[in-house]
Amino acid sequence: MADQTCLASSHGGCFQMRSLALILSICAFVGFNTQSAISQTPASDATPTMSGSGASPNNNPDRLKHVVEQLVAPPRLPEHEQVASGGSSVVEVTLTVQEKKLQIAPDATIWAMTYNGTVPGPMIVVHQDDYVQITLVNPSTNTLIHNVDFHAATGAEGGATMTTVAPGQQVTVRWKAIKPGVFVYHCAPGGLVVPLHVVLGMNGAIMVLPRDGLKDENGNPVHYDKAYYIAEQDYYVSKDENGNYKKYNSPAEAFGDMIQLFKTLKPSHIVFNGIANSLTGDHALTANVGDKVLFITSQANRDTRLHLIGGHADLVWLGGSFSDKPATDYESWPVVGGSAVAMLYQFREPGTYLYLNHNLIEAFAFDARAEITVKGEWNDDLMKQVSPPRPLDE
Ligand SMILES: [Cu+2]
Repeated sequence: MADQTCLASSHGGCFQMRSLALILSICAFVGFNTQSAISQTPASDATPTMSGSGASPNNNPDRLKHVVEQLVAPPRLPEHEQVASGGSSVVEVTLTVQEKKLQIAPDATIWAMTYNGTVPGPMIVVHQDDYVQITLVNPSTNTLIHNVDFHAATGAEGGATMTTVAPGQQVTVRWKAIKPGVFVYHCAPGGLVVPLHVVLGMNGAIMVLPRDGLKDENGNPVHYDKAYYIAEQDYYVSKDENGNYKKYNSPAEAFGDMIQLFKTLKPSHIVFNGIANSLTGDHALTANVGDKVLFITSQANRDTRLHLIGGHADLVWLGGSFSDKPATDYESWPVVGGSAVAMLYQFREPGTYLYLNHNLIEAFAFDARAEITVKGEWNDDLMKQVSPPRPLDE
């Protein structure tokens, strides 16, 4: 591994030396056993719970109570309080790296790099001034080094070097969530290996709620009835001479082709939650008329823009910051590459809504879209077909 001093100057002159060192270190791990799970089964998909124990709260994280947050597969969020009922705590989470085969479209399979087996990784939820105690597990069945850079954390590299683990290792790091908002986390081993891991799926998000909960544009409390985590993922899968997507025997085997392709900045696939059409049809999200739904959307690598066809962003926390007042009634809203954004909408009419990237080519020629099936009573006052299709008036 490159030394920490060098890694800390991530935009400085150490770049080439660091990249070389990292690539060499990664090559050293290639050849370890590989695994080939083909389903997107999360490592932890039990009923979400948070259990607490320990001493009374104070400002010393070594004496705060610890709670274990059971992470769940997106688009679900772990069970959490919208308004914190107690003082700061140490929230323990475990992310287990799984290098796994993942069929991202009917004709394309990649060696995905995942936290807990899903693309994106699980949403973590804490409150401002909680401590996140992350244990990163890199099973010996993996082939590469991995780590986590938390955009929500404060400190060098978001903890990337501190959390770096080789196959067969685990590490525990604690950081304080001082900024409220929604934030991306992603693997960042250094140099070109950073985008390699990120565009193979190794990213997720964390929500740091204000302790007294979300507020609307006037400072009044906002409660959501349900919340969904949707991440857009760009993939770069090369084709062979016959026009078929290539298959590889290990993650590292694809790296040369991927680097060539992603330098074109033209993704082969753009999908929501890791797999084409994973949030449409039978997998559509659900809501009832009257529900206030919080949508958290991240893009770890590339700019996008979201839109809810048939609705609006009642509230949107642009840039993901809960320190700012939310904007109101946007028709579409940006998600800058390397960020997450939270949007709240109260469904007022039943039907099937599309939640999509409003570059409509990326939504429909690619697969950057989700569906929400909303049940309830239709309100004619909001929309009514005054006269059905009929012959032209003469
Ligand atoms: Cu990684």
